Amino acid sequence: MKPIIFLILSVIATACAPKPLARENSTISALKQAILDGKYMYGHQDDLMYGHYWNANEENDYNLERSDVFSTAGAYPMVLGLDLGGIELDGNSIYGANTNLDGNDFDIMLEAARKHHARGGIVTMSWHLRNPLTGGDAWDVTDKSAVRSVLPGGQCHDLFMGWLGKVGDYLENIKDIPVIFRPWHEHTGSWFWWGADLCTPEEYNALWVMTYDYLMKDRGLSNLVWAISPNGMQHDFEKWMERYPGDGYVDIIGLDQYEPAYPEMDVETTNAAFIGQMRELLGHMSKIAEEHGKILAVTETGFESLRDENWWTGVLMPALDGFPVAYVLTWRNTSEEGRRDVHYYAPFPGSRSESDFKSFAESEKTIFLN
Ligand code: BMA
Repeated sequence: MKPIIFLILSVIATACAPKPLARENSTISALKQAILDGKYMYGHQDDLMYGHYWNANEENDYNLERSDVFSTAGAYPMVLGLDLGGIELDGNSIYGANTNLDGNDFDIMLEAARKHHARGGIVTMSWHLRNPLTGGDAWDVTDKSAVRSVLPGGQCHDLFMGWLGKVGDYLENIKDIPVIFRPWHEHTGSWFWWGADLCTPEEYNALWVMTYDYLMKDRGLSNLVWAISPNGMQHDFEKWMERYPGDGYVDIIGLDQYEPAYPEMDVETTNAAFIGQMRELLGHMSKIAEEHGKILAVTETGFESLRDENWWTGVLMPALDGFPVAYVLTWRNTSEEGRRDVHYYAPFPGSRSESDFKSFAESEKTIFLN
């Protein structure tokens, strides 16, 4: 081939190739490797903190050996999800001092993150923080100026920067561990105070950049890997990308999408709808992730109460099949009396989808932590 043609071809090839992620650490490389291998990691929220019949917080258990996933599949989830909600109130939740919004002891959470990392797992943290303007919780959407109020010049800016300071202080304890940080999630819906109807795209992006700059630059927490998680209710992808702070502020583009679990709805219908929606959304998102040089993940999903005994291999796997997804995380199994029989997203011994979950864990497509 003539050198000039070769040069032109290689310039074209370089321009068309996905942009490489500028940042590298063990978590980013493991996620990229999973995609290259055509596999995805399994994750579970609060997996080491509590399960259907047990609660490490109540028992002050720092051994963190128990897990509903381990007791069903004989392996831990590769990704452990934790949540910082409540840290902004100095950890004073309805569960008492030093606990997050779901009753997790903040010190045991740090221990869980350390232990999970030492076992070879990956840690991710979300933040269901309270509404600084109204004093309500993350779901308080009564005032549409909450985001504006925390930006520079807003009436809650100083208060909010104090909250970010608490997040910084807490995360400093695990500065040596890569943590996928996933703030301001499901922002294409309007159920959190930072949601689509609650702020302009410019305000949302400014909120993200302010959070990033404070934690990464002012606090030097370069161990954080940044995941943005729109939800899939809205299918206008151009609109979606208006609420994206820019490639320099994001490492992972995630999707939060659940199967609807209303008892009056027929499971076959909701299964089919979920598979269809996931495949449509992931089809678009995989293109966006490739164009922007980002890692794709399903940062939250599940079917509450796992009403289908073959949900894992019969619904979730077909929904993800063929897409370059690095991990898929199902939500929590609460141990709360009165709610535990409904609010669970992973199996536990004796539950309906136990045997199918074992097949899912043994599949060559999935990555668990053995
Ligand atoms: C929701 C529910 C709530 C919980 C919140 C934050 O989906 O599980 O009970 O408080 O997530 O973890």
